[in-house]
Amino acid sequence: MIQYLNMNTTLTTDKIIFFQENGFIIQENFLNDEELIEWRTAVTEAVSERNGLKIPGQMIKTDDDDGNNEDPEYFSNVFDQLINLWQTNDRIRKLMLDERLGKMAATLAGTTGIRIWHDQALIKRPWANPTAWHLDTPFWSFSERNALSIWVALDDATVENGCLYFIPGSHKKTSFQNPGITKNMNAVFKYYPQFANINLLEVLLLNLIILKVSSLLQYQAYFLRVLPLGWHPEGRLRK
Ligand SMILES: O=C(O)CCC(=O)C(=O)O
Repeated sequence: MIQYLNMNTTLTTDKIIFFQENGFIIQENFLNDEELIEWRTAVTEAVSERNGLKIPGQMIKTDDDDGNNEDPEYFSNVFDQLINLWQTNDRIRKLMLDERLGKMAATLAGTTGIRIWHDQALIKRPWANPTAWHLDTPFWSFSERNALSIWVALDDATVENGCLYFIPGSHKKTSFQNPGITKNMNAVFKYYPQFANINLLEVLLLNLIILKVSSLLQYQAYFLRVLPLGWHPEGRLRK
C-alpha cells in the first residue's frame, strides 16, 4: 500500500496571510509522482464505476438538468461533475479523510476543525464551454464565510484548457447571492455591480492561476472567479 509521505500540506505564516488577503494559495508539488498516480487511478476508477451518475442515490446523470442552473443544455457541456466519490469508492474515501488535508483546510479557515461538504471530480471535456463568473458557497446548503474549496490538479490547468481567473479581494465583498453558471458570462454582476466595471484585460493578464499537475489550489468559497476557456482537444481532470 502506498505511503503518503510527501503530501505537501505544510503552511507557512506567509501563506496563511496571503490566503486571508488574496483568497487563495497554491501548494506546488503537493503530490509526488507515486501519489499522483494513485490519485489519478483512484479518481478514474471511481468515475468509471459511477457510469455517469452524478450523486450517489440520485438518478441524475452528468448530462442531465440538476435543477441548479438556468440553462441545462449549456451547463452540461461546461464540466462533468461527479459528487461524493468517497461514498462509492474506498480509495477516494481514504484520500478524502486524510487528516493532514483537514488540518491544512482548518488552519486556513482559522478553525480547530472542519467538515467536508462534498468531494467531486471535475472533468473538463475537450472543447467544453467556459465556466462563467461565479462563487461556490451559494451552491451549498450552508453559508459560512470561512468555507473554502480545494482543487487538486490531476492535469495541468492552462490558459487553453480552462485555468482560473479571479477578482482579487472579492471574497471579502460578496454575499450568498449567485445566478448559477449560465451562458451569460457576466450574470453574476447583477448581484455584485461593484465589480461590473473591472478591467477585464487586467484580470486576464494578471489574475490568472496556471496550475501544474500535482499541485493544489485552495480558495475562498466567496471568491469571484471565471474559467473563460475550455478550448482544448484533450480537456483536463481535477479532484
Ligand atoms: O474545473 C472547472 O472547470 C470548474 C471549476 C469551478 O467551477 C471552480 O473551481 O470554481
